[in-house]
Amino acid sequence: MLTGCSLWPKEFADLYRKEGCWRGETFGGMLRERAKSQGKRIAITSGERNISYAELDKRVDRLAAGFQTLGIKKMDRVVVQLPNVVEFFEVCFALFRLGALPVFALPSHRSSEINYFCEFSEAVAYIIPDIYSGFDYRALAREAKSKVCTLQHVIVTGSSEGFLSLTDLYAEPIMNEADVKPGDVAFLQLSGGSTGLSKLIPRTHDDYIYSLRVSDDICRINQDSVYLAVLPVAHNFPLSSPGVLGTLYAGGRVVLSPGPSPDEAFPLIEKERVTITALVPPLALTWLEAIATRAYDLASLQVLQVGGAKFSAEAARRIRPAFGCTLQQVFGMAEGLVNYTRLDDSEETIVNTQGRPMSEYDEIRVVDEDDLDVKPGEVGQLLTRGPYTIRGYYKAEEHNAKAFTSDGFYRTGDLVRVTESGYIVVEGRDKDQINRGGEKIAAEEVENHLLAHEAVHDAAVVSMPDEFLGERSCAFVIPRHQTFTAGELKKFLKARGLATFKIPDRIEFTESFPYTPLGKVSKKALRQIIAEKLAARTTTY
Ligand code: J2J
Repeated sequence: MLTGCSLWPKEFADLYRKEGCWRGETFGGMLRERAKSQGKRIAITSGERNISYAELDKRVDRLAAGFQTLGIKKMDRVVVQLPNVVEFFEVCFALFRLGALPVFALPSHRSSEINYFCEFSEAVAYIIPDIYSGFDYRALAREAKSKVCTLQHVIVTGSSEGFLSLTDLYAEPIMNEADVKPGDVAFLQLSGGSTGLSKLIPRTHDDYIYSLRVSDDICRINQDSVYLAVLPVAHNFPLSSPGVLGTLYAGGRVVLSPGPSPDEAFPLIEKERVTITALVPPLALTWLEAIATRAYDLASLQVLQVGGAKFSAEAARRIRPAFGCTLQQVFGMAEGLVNYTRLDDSEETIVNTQGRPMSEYDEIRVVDEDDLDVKPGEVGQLLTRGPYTIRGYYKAEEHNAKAFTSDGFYRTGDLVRVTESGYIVVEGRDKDQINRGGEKIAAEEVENHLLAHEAVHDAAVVSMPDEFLGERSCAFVIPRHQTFTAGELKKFLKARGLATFKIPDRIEFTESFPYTPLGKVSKKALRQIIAEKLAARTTTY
């Protein structure tokens, strides 16, 4: 077992097994089974390339052999930072088969995040594209390699420039299969983070596959389903709700979109007869705008999922008339719990709620600041526990004591209310995080970077309202003495290797911060200051 992980106590593990949630499957075994039962069917479509389940299975075996030759073995961590390409699947399943653990970085992460993921997970390898979306990932690899002593291999898809080429690793399959157990941790997923850096989330084969099976059932994914992967597949939503893995679990077909724009996605929906896809709210707005002016036939689309951030009821109401399909709101988290509106729910439920827990074994509590249950229908903090919700982050004992209750409920940091029919409405957040259209920013992480600037005396990062993204980030900065511009500060953050989406959209210089009666910086007051300032600017008299 991977050290640094607290999984479920025995009585819960026994229960989830007894109730048939955890059925003893592994990802490696799942692909093998699909290859046997429906080998000729297409698993993944990427551009003109169609890969069958049998072919995928074979290529995964060959890559696993190559990884093994490099010395990658059970429980080794491997940071995987790949976009929506076939290699993402081959790499992940090859690692799953060896019992090695992918650590899922997003394509938008830069050196600050990557160095930390490699270092913290003690990764032995880092797998990247050569260039993607105009960015050269080999530069990130060079830096990580020079800084992280555990990192032995950098593996590149495309032009490898002195690193290992992924293509060269596909070898003759070795028959001695690793002893991978369903209860083993399969990979480390990333948390959105609220205190400092992203935490790593250990997910087991058993618990994740359970979440795929239930998601497939709720979203009616089967062999005929065609899932279009628009969001970066390493993110938990397109990965598992039901996402690409749920689709492969059901024997359906995954179509990879090179990007999220309507001009890339709409022709693919028409050509590949896509039945379901998943978007974050700002993308859904872009698609809603675009559909009126594009002449593609999107009639195959049955379900349009929207999640990752709150989708406004006004926009939600426009989905069915515009796309002629069902909207499904998805409120989930990489730590586990996923809520879905059901496909046959009334339009009012679909438009006005963020769904209900997917599993009958999900336990939900809505509590006040003293952890006491609020009255039914009142807003409170959402706590949850269940067969696919983690019991602790990886190597984070101190943080776990705060992020989980003593009886194992995860403190989601979301403020919600539960309707009479058991549906959840997200009303806000009680965590120090900005949700920038689905991309999560831990305020403290950005503040620490700002504080590293010699001219910054203090910094506080908060959200500000934005019509398109829902929220953007605003940094309030108290300068030490000399004057410098917001532009300089943003450049400084970029040079420190911070992912672009985390660089504050706006910087407000100030002489002091408002404080709470307890002497803490009042982020609530700061949010109000910036919101009022923005409102004043947009008000016309
Ligand atoms: C409001 N807030 C939401 C929603 C997530 C499926 C879907 C999403 C994620 C995800 C995921 C929201 N309305 N519909 O992993 O499997 C905010 C909440 C939540 C946090 C989790 C999945 N859907 N959120 O977004 O780990 O604040 O997962 O706690 O990235 O996003 O973020 P993340």
